[in-house]
Amino acid sequence: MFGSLTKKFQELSYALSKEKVLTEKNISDAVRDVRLALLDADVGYTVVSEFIKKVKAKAIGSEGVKGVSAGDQFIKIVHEELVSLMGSDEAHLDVKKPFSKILICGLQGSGKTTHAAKLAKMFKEKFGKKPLLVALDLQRPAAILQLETLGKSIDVPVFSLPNEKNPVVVAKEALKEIEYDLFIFDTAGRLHVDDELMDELNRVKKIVSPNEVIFIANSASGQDAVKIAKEFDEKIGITGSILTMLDGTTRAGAALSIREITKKPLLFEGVGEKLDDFRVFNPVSMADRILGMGDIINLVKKAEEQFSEEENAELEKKLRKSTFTFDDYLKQMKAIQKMGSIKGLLKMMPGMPELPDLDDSEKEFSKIEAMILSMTKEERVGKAELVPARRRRIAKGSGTTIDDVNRLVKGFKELLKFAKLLPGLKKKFSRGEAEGLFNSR
Ligand SMILES: Nc1nc2c(ncn2[C@@H]2O[C@H](COP(=O)(O)OP(=O)(O)OP(=O)(O)O)[C@@H](O)[C@H]2O)c(=O)[nH]1
Ligand SMILES: [Mg+2]
Repeated sequence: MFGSLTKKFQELSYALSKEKVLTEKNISDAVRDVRLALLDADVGYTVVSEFIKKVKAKAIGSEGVKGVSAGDQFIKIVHEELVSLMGSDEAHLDVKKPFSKILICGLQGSGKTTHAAKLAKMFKEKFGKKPLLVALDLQRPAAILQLETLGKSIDVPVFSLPNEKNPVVVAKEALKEIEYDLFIFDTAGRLHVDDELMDELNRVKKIVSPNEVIFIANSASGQDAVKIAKEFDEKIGITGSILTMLDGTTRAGAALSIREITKKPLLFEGVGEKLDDFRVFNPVSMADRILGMGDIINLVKKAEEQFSEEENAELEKKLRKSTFTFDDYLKQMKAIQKMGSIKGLLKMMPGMPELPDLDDSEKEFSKIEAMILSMTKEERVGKAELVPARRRRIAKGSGTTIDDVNRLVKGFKELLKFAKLLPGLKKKFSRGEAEGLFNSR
């Protein structure tokens, strides 16, 4: 369905799979590729710019996940943003009431008549509705016959007045058929949006007072479909869109931009001429298909859940083996800091004892982080001595004092000693003790 776009995302994921972490440089390369891929797939320029901005911010702010390549992590971010671009959740039609009305509109040949019938079939079979198809296309001679043939094939009656030239009159008469509970109005299309068509639709709309006005978007027409959707929305007021012709070779751009531009949900997708070639539009499943990588997304989600547990076990092992570095120290602190939010929750529970002040430990943490980040790589992994001149330099670089740096180094050495002294580290290095350790400095 989205052949070339999917292929480009796969290439991108492959290129990034060699990178361990997301960096400014690889993010900006990846983002440039995403931009080109989307523009090439005919997604509108403004939609692409907005999308790219969000992906970039999220990628830069994201933390590495163990066992997940930078590529997979990046693809997951793109996936999340695609889902949000297409509306996040499945939309629902407002047709529960006993006398519901759907007005179908769109340009010529976009699939209006076919999709009016698809909707009738779905509501009849899946929701036990009693639909009536109403033929309001009085422009094309064979239009009524086409709807009648489709209606017959699904055993849904079609209302028409063959000699009437005014669709408003036909609509009015159809609404007298009170034994039906769902009216689906198939209207005429034009090659282009023109005032006459919009006038006619507005007159019909006034009489029908529909629960839903559905724009039929031919996804094969790319950016045009988006422009037309916007015009229909501005002139008539649509409540949602159905993307048709998604089975053909399409550049998918329309699918991605229509919701963003109209702010109205994508309701269904038409994937063929047959009346069963129809399904509810699901943003997640659509994003999966566009990226062609449903498995990766699940993998990253799982890895993220396991991340802290596994990482803690790894840090423990390092501590026992004395290969624990300042980098690891920082990671451990981050894990403890994450627990801070749990502490915040606990605080709100009745009967909880007084907990140490969160703000102080957070301030302390940022200081430690700044100091460790001011060290050279060799210093961080214990390969270079922290001589007084270097300690002064680190204090300056991190906006702290030489005393702070001394305390950090001392605390770190104590931690290593502490680790060696205690064989059952897992039990002893509990949260409380770890916190005590860094509060005492
Ligand atoms: N491949 C494919 N063909 C479709 C789809 N929907 C409709 N068609 C075909 O596209 C052609 C036009 O569909 P119609 O339903 O007649 O379109 P329309 O908007 O009612 O056209 P007008 O009434 O002339 O404005 C028909 O041959 C349909 O069978 C779809 O999702 N996929
Ligand atoms: Mg038609």
